[in-house]
Amino acid sequence: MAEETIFSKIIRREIPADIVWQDDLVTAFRDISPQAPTHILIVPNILIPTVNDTLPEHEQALGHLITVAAKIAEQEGIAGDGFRLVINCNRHGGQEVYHLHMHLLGGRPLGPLLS
Ligand code: IU
Repeated sequence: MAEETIFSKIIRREIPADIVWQDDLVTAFRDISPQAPTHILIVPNILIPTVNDTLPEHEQALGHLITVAAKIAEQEGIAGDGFRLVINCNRHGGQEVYHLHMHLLGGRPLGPLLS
């Protein structure tokens, strides 16, 4: 059994976060250290530590991350200019919180992807 992170507490609303979307499958909240004018994390409600731990039974929730990202981008007014979706995996991917999450970044030109 994977160890819970702070994201499970945010999902259960046990600690405060600026939640912009929540449904049966996913929760989205503003990143506490935003790297762009819009920086939102979209997370599956169930704990999947990394992309390496994904299973066929997670596909509904994982696909939903993208459709919810599109709805939030529209809601935030950044859909037309565009945005970036990022999922980091493990150390080389720069993952810090081991509860799979998708970053939605936008509101400014983001420049080259890699650094
Ligand atoms: P990463 O993909 O695991 O590197 O991203 C983790 C993100 O979670 C990072 O951008 C943090 O600023 C963000 N975050 C947060 O929004 N709220 C928290 O309580 C914690 C991290 I801990």
